[in-house]
Amino acid sequence: ALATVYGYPRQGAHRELKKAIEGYWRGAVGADTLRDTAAGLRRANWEQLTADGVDEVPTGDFSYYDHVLDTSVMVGAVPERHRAAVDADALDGYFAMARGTQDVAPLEMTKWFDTNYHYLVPELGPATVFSADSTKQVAELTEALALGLTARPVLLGPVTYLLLAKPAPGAPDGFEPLTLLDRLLPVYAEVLADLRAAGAGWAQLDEPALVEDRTPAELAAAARAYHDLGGLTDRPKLLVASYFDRLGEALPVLAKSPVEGLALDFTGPAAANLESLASAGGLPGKRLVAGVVDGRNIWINDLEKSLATLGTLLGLAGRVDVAPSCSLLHVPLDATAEHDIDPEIAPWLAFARQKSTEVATLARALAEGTGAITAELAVNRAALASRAGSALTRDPAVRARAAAVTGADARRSQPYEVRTAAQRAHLGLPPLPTTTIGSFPQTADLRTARADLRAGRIDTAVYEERIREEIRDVLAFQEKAGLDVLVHGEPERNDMVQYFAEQLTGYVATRQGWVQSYGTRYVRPPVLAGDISRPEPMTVRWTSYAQSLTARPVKGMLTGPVTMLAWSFVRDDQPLGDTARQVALALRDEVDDLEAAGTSVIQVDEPALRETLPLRDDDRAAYLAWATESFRLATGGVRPDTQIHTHMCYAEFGDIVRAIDDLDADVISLEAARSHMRVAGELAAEGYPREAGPGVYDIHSPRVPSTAEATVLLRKGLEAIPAERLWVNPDCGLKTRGWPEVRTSLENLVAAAREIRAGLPTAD
Ligand code: THG
Ligand code: ZN
Repeated sequence: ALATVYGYPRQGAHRELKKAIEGYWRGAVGADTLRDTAAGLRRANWEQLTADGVDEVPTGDFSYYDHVLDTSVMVGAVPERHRAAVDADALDGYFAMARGTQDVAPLEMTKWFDTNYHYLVPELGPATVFSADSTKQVAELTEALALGLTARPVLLGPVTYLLLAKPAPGAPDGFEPLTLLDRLLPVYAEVLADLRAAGAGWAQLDEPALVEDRTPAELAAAARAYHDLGGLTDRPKLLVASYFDRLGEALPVLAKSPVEGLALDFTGPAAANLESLASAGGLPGKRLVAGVVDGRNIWINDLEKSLATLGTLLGLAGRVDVAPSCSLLHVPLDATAEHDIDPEIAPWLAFARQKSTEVATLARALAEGTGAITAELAVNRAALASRAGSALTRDPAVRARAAAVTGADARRSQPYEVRTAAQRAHLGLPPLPTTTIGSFPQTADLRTARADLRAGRIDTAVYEERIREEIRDVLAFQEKAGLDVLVHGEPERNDMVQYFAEQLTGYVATRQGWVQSYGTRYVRPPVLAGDISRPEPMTVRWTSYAQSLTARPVKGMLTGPVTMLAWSFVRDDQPLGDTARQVALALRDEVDDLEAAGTSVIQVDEPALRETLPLRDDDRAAYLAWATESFRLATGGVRPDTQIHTHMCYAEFGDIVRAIDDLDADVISLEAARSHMRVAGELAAEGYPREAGPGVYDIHSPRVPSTAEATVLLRKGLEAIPAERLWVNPDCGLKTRGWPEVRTSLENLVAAAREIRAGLPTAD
């Protein structure tokens, strides 16, 4: 048995890749230096994997921005509007597709399945002409082979690529990118031939879209794709990989195809693959790569349990290799870099490096017998026992409070219709009220102040005065710009999850645990290690300070329980719903304290509500039940005239409008600018009865929207949402943007709102 992985963190131990790319964008780093940095990082990863015992390393998983965008380049799917930039300079054209320029909009960005990674959505239409460009794949394979390694190129499979795509602008209504399969397969054939010529023995085609519920037509397309690719003669052996859930009805489709191997996930809900595999008669004569180590959480593997699974699988396939369940892109690089972590918890954690070692250990046990890993098993058993028996993981007071929750706790005292009238009277806002999502630019100066505080170069008093100064500036700007509901700007927060995690008991923060979120942006997901409680108020001081500076309402800003879970590494030793309830109760205390301190508008963000929706329909109702209940539990304790907002971004929300309604929030702001307000129509189509602010300013691009552009979007919004329920806001928080863009964009946004207001019939 061999040990292998499907992908590895791209950024480097000190986020060298982020620094090089952002330097290139600023003009401070040359293209050659960027390329050298990238090649050095790839080489370091392959050498590390090899040193840790991985036998077959992945290639092609590296990316300057996103591997779905890389696939669009590989198949020549460059939208018309980016063609000139790509022809002028491939690298700059690539970044233009990712980020846009002042003249052209970027590709849309959305969540990669149920992870916190984002990809750039391919735009395909009947006019799309695919053409093969294997340069990147061949170059990276050649680099690894030159190091004397066994390497396996990893490509996004053609079926998933098409299923992730959107109709290009101008495509006829109802156009389905999957109808382009027959045009796309010859391009994959060409790339596979190039990879074989470059020395690939195997190539991996990732088809995670096949773990979602698929129609018979889609399954037939998958069958045709792998029948055709399998039938090629000039190609490497093919390993079709799936992960994040069970394959279900797609399993027999792939098992019967002429490909030489399947890689399957056997963790979490995907453990059902084991039974499906047995009832499909196994994979006789094929290679099975068994994903038995959870590739997207950070707990050590239960090696004995994995060995038992692998033992069963040995009887079901021609050959069994060992891997993490998915690319290690979704976990941080190295747990041993966490020097400050609680020594009791440290042995419970496995990041990418430790997971590579785990798969190597398991593969060794398969090849040589468990006697070869006696020492590893002893260490593993001791760490698992330490976690199971630790006082950190059980707080009797938290458990008692969670057990005593009643239905009434998760319900506001009045229905929305009554509350909205009370809030109107209380807040006195104009029609189409303007607001922002919460954060303002996190300047280098603020980040330096935070680093200085951490390093002891400044004391708390100096740091807090710096924060107050920033809040004064942010408030002054908003008043001058004419915004209606103000925010304090969150200068004191590093990240909307981490900031709260640092203040809640039971959470553990990492120092170096960076995980790519999109492009050069990274997050450090904290670890939900134990029972959660809130020792003292977390945000009240800053919100109250901001409110003391203005007569307009200042929104309190919190992160909701579902998002706190989604953007953390969650416990795997109790149901997610139990963890969510503990977090919700801690947040409820904060919401109640904000209200008591005079905050009339409180936003509880749930951008991740859609992202963690289970991939299979069968699992969704149970998830939505605990997810919506935890939100209502966090917000259910406030007065009718206190307005609860929520915010969501980066996903398609059309299929969870009912669940959004079930949150019983008063106002929702949603990401919408890149998709031209599509979500407003989706809310209307589902009869969504509450107030909503579909975003009119795409904050993921440095472009400044003009007043005219924002006005067009608002008029589009008004076609779906009546003026008395429409809010005006950007797509998302402004922390990644620079002040000059933010100033102009928000001034334009207010001007657009005023223009529309002026044209409204006056109330009688
Ligand atoms: N926090 C977390 N996850 C997220 C978001 C978030 N997922 C979705 C969305 N927001 C992703 N967006 C961002 C936006 C900005 C940054 C990261 C993800 C970002 N990161 C800094 C960087 O890479 O330079 C580091 C931030 C820090 O110092 O902690 O700017 O908001 N959890
Ligand atoms: Zn957002």
